[in-house]
Amino acid sequence: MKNLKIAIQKSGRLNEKSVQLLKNCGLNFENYKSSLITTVSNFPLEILFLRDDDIPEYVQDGIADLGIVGENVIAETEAEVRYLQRLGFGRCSLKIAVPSRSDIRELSDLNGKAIATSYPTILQKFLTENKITADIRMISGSVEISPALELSHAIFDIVSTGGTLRSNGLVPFADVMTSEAILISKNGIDSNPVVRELMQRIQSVLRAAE
Ligand code: PRT
Ligand code: ZN
Repeated sequence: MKNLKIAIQKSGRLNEKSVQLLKNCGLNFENYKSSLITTVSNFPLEILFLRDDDIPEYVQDGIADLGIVGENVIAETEAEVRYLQRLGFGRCSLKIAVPSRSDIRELSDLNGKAIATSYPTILQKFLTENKITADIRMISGSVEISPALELSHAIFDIVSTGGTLRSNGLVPFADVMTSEAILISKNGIDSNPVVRELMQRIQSVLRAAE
């Protein structure tokens, strides 16, 4: 039987905690150096190191059987995957924020305004639910600078401490979603005995950390 594959972030905010979680489950492997795939020496599992944006679709399409990724990325890609376990790290919220001197006071004030974001799908859903028509400007990074450059009237981005908003003269305006890292699988794999064994180990690591 072929080894199962789990996709985790190659580098970035979720890499270290994803690796730590798997190591705490007793799995023996090397963290990402240059090889995008590594074999666990004492468990029938291979680890794929990917950009987080690619993980939901890799799991949906069965290229990886399991994945660890932020809920925000799953929502943005709209991949069809199963949530196996909330992992309690990588917590953040996704908020609309406006310049502190903005005249945007209530949601309806966003009508006709430009909102910069790297999460256009999640934002569009929220605007539609609230019957708002705004101009979504897709920016892949440093979204917080866009109002100061007069590229947008508001932003929609990830907030954790709020420090980045403050240092760019922005204030939170609307909470759209909260997120944490999630263990996902493709539909129907959770009855696999290797997945069950890994799930049990993960759950006991999480319980021990409570
Ligand atoms: O290279 P790759 O594509 O894999 O990584 P990435 O650059 O897209 O993502 P990365 O590593 O920055 O974040 C991975 C995941 O961590 C995100 O998808 C979220 O699920 C989660 N996460 C948790 C965060 C934050 N906290 C966070 N603070 N992701 C990003 N941020 C950014 C935020 O956008 C802001 O610009 O950090 C900045 C600082 O936030 P404050 O509020 O603490 O100042
Ligand atoms: Zn990414």
